[in-house]
Amino acid sequence: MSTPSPQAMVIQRGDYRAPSYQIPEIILDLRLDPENTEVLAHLHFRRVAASPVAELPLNGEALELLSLQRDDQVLAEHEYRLTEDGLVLLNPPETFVLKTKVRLHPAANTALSGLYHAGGQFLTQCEAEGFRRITYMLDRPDCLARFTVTLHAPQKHCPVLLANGNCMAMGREAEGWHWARWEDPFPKPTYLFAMVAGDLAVVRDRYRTASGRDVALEIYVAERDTAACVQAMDSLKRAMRWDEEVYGREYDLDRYMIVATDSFNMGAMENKGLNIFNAKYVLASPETATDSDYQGIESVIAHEYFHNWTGNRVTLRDWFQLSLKEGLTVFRDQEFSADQNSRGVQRIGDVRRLRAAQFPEDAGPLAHPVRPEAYSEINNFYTATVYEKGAELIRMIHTLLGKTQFRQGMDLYFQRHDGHAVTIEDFLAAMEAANQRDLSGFRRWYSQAGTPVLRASGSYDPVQHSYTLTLHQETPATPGQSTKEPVPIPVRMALLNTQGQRAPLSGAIEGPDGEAVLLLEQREQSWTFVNLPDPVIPSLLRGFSAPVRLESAWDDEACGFLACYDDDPFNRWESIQNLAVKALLAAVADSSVTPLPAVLRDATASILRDDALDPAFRAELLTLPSEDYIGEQMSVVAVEAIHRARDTLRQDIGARFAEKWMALYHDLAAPYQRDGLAIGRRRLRNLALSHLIASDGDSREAMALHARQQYAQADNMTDRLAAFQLLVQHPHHDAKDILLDFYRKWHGYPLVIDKWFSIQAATPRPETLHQVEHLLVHPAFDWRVPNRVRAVLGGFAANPTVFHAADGSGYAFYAEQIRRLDDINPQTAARLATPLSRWRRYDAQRQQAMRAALTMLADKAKLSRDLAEVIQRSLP
Ligand code: 0A1
Ligand code: ZN
Repeated sequence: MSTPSPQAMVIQRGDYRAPSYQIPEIILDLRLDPENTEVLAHLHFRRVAASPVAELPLNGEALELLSLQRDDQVLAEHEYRLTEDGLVLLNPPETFVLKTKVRLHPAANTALSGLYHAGGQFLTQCEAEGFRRITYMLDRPDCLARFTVTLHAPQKHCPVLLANGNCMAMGREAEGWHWARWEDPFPKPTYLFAMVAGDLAVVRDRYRTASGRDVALEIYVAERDTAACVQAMDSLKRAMRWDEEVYGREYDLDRYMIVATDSFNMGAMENKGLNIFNAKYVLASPETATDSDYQGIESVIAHEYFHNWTGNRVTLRDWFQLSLKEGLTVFRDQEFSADQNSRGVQRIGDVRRLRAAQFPEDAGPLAHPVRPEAYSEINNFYTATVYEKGAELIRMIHTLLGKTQFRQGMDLYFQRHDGHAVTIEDFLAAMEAANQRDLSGFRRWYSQAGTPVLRASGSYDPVQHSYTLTLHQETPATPGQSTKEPVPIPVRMALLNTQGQRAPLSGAIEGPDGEAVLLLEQREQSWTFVNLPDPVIPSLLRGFSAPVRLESAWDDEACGFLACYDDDPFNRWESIQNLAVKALLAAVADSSVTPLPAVLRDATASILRDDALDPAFRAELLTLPSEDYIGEQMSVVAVEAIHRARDTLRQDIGARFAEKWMALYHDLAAPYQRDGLAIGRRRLRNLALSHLIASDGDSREAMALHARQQYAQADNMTDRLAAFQLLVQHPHHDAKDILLDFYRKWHGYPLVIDKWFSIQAATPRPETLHQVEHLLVHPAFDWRVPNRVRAVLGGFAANPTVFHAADGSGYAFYAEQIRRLDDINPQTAARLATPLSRWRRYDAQRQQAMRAALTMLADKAKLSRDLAEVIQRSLP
């Protein structure tokens, strides 16, 4: 059978129709066997459409139908039809119970969607449309059912049997099997269903809610990982408290379960009361996890927990509303992390991620609005735009309304919609109604793709003692949207005088504590500030108050000034980044130009001198922009020149400030601790090491020795891995022994071995391609484990000079691997294919090679819908 063309199956937002039936109750019974699992389902149907329907289609995929009854009658042939994507009931009565029995093959389910068997465990993943791979059902988020689930499995292999809600009964049965029955009192859509069965150990804790209810907290992991759940459990309790304090939201079940697995396509999943997590976001010990792994756990644990209200209690009407839960929940987890750590550093990290993933997406062929208009495979829309840009839209609403008013809007949203499946429109309407505000212009942010460019210019009038600021906006065209309307852009700003102090804001707008929010609603607007005896420099878009590209007319001197004096941490970071980008672009254009001009050198010197600065923030300020980010600022990405210029700048900064880096390296050494200060110190110290080792001078060999020592003696993975990476990726260092040593030490720890794979794949050397070919046949490589595949292929695609090798070898190799992966795990294949979509950003030769790679994939036999859609949108 040939694959249907993806255009044939495009789903349009405007085509939404409410379901004609609801299924308020579903009773499932699963007999779990890796090869042949049987699922019995009783679905209680109730018609909600006013008049009878001739056809009632149920979703079903890869199911083997064993029996089919309505109430107690076997269905006759004229009463149903089996189709490619399910089962159609013909002329169904107003109410009935459908009883189905199907067979599945969990061990063969390498797509990891639906019910699968991996690593000796049975697991489910039902978002977005995995439930239809478990049984026939109305698999759509606006059908909420009460679930009762009975699991049967051999006690020996699966002593633990879990599903959503409360465990009501358990028992033994013949031949060493046992069973457990679970009931979830909260009606939920199918995508939030989950079950787990396996041989798992449990780490338990308790949490008392603000109203005094006790909740059992349980984290299920392999026996040998029980000691590695401290950060996950602690983050969970802090997240629960935070949601009570900041949003007044309590947990609602008696039990909150988390299960960790190595076999998972994404980060984690918020199934009601039974989250399933990629082990990467649960397990951590100082010896195996880096500081950034710890932070990842904190934010993903919080993210999934916050979904209990934003996603589960109030859920989605249809998948076009995905950002309703994801944008809002990312905003909530970002704010949680900001409250737990340094707000400024958190914001810099958030924006860095937005720019690394979402800005390029928004500027390429896969651009789509935060609320998309059409999709062929919804799994392709779990994107940086829906998540991260979606979060920025919520943040702008928060900025525009203010904290208290935003909370009032949230309260009203929960009050109106608890227990319902709703839309982004419902959310905005609640925000408006609670605050008597009109957000009609703001809606364009949800429907218009593309990153607006914000241009700022200003002038000081020494006669009038006034400053006039002009802002202009323009959004570039995106696929299917050639003309763009202006969007309301909140611009948080302050004025700084030449001594670096805040100047008062008076005139067009006044703000408390010398800060204001300008709202740019037109294409162009001006504001005049008065009573300014001296010239001022504006600090604009403080805290990155809108997801735009700011192009300001300030000269290097003004940027250098802001890099030293701006009291907004984000803007201070932004100013020095801008200086670095500008210097690098000049060096890219002309290799005889130094990438370390005086203004950047002086700003760097002043930060290096400032020992009073928070070390984490200081490390951010001193971290160079990535090669990808520099490439983003060019019309044609100059792959090699960017790499060279950045390396040279790193060397120059290393050499020029060698003494200071050395002092930092020695002074910041300390026994391992896990508080924010210690984390910042480690980061700064490892940055020092990277600059010293990069510098071409005599110290390089000595520093390689230091790095070897650090690798061997580190009491934590952050330091060990930093040294490991520097040594492995160093152009003049033979690190074979270290690679071997690392593997030997950590081969029993999959998450650590993922790092071993990805650092090798990301090494910027010509022989890396060959090396990666070897990695793919390494005994520890496994095509069925997404973390492992992402470590190698994701690491490779993030390696600019190798992936984008001018002869096209990187693309051809990469596409070949995607082709292979598509037969195993389409969702991960499609996601990994997206870097190839950016072909327009490269020179003619590379364009041709990237297109050839995409065309090769397009011609693949049995191309998945996931990958087909990505290719088709990439290759018009
Ligand atoms: N809702 C989850 C992410 C997720 C999405 C899709 C998945 O499978 C296709 C799995 C997880 C979250 O936002 O955390
Ligand atoms: Zn989410």
